[in-house]
Amino acid sequence: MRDLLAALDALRERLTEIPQADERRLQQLRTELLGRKAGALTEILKALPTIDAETRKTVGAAANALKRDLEAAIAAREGALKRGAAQPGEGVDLTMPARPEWRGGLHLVTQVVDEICGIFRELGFTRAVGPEAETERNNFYALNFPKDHPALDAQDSFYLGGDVVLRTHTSPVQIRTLEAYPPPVRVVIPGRCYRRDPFDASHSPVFEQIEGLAVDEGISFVDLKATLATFARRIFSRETRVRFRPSYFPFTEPSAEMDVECQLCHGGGCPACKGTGWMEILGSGMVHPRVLVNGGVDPERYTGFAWGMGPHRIALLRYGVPDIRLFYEGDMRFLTQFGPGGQADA
Ligand code: 2NL
Repeated sequence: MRDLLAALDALRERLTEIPQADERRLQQLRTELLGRKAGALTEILKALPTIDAETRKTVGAAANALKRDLEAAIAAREGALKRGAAQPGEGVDLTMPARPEWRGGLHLVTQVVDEICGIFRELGFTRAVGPEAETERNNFYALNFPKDHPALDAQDSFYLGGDVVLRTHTSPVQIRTLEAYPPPVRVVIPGRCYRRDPFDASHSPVFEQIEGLAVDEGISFVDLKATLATFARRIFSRETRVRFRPSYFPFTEPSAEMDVECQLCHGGGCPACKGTGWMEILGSGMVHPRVLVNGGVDPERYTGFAWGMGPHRIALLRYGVPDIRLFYEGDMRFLTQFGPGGQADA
């Protein structure tokens, strides 16, 4: 009886062959396992009469259960083959190359920041950085902001407690630079800045700024215009026209805003430039003598110019990005258009 039960167990193992069988193999298995003449199960059943009545019951029940299971498995496989279901591993092309790994890439704004700093590097400017948490003195007073300027209000800036504020521009790094190095000084300062602004299509409370500063003997407004016009023609195109309009900043006098010809309509007037043919890209001016003094520089001997701009805005104008929130959302469908991504880059 033990032999018969062992034989039944061995037969039961073969159930696993059924779901993988193709049509021909399934026919073979049906004959081999359940065939009336020489099927394995039939052979076992044939031996039943030779054993005693008590064990015959046990073995018989086990044999019948196995028969049902084999029949059910064969019927199920038959159905599956009829429906054209794939076998495990079937339909998988094992020679297909693996998907490439996702490669990281630089964010569009980072690429633009690097490109801008690269242009100024060729014009003799060093890249400098400084802390994002600043004193009120470095962020405002040293830059000639009056005590009652609205930017000093907690409504407009993020205060970390006491007189420490998240810098609202990168200008404090320029103050630090003037204090640390005697002129001549030529620096570009990219970095993250913070203002209490809404988060909408054209504002973000966190943004990137690039400021620049040149201080030396004999620097004039001509140097400012030539440097910034050269920059505009490098970052946009050689033929790009620029214009300067008078403006006001507490830390420069005189001050000017620089426009470039609209990169979409090239001066004709379109919705992007509100019909003017021009787009504002930066603010600039001659460093106010009081700011030079605050930075430890003698304004009788030295003059300088400075400017500030938003790389988001430059990227937006160059690539026609409709909403700055796209720069912050990390949506791969947007980001991979400007550099390596994952499968899209394969
Ligand atoms: C803008 C205008 C500007 C500066 C930034 C500056 C810094 C020092 C002294 C003088 Cl330490 N000026 N920076 C000057 C003019 C304009 O930014 O529209 N930024 C987005």
